[in-house]
Amino acid sequence: MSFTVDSARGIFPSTLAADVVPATIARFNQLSAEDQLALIWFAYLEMGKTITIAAPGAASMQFAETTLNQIRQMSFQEQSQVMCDLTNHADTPIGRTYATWSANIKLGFWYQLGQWMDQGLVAPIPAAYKLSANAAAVLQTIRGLEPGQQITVLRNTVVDLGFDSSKLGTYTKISEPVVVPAEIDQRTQVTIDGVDNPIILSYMNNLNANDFDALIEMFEPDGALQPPFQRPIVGKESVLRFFREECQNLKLIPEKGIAEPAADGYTQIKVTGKVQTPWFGAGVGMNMAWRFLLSPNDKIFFVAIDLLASPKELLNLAR
Ligand code: ECH
Ligand code: GLY
Repeated sequence: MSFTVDSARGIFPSTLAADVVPATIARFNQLSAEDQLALIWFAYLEMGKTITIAAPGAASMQFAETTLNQIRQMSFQEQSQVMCDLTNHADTPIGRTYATWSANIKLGFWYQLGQWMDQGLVAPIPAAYKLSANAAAVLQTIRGLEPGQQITVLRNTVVDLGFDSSKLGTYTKISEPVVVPAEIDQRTQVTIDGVDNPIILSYMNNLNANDFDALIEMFEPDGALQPPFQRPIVGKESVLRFFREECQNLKLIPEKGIAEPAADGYTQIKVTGKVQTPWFGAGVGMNMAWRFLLSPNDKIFFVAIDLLASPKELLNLAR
């Protein structure tokens, strides 16, 4: 037998991912739109006391600017309606525009609305808003998560808002311009305790340098990448698009790993360590695992990126 993407997904099955993240999002999605918005607002305020979010660059904000200005000019009642419509995935012009944006543009859009809510320019969530019992329980769960899990819940709920992009038909995805890769002499070189495989080291170094053209050449033509809590993205073209749209300026800090032969001349490698997003920088280190399956040609056939259940999982390199 040879590996398929589906069978590759099962390598290193003892890896414990933070399933509390999708479980919490599923509970969140059961709440009313009013509760969802208020809950995010309260969670965001509380998180803001311990972790600092970086303001998005002006270049990325320009894509949402027309919509943001449109909203800014509305009455409070209309603004609240827009936010509820987005939360209800309603089919509205703004809901459709939102659906075309990359994750970072969506996050930047809400970041700006949050600033304006603070400044009294956009309808606030009333300070006295009383969450339903279920919403209060979801907020309580979020309070108990690690920071890396908290920001993943926030990110993934924000990305899901708006009209369902799969119902848009053909459309052009709006994302930030691709940054220029770091100069060769400016690049950092990772080291990984237990792994000296050059493919794995180059994967980390190329991603850290935003060198997506070099990175994609390390994949098999039908290779796949599985982001946390998502289905695998299959094929070089789709994976490259994902790198360009969603993976700029990440910082991968792998720590330790294990490499061993798998069936049919493949090699399986698990690495654990931290990842930082440009939104929070060194303020939040997400505990992550990479599960690689390299082909006999030394190309990446599959890599899964998992957000780990706990820091203890950083030590788990068992099969
Ligand atoms: C307010 C109230 C009304 C409603 C809303 C509001 C605003 C909310 C805001 C939220 C902002 C949240 C943010 C979250 C950012 C999270 C970023 C994360 C990034 C994770 C990236 C990872 C990358 C992993 C990868 C690796 C690879 O090797 C391959 C690629 C890849 C309050 C107004 C909504 C403003 C900014 C979690 C893990 C390592 C898979 C990408
Ligand atoms: N959390 C996975 C991503 O950044 O798309």
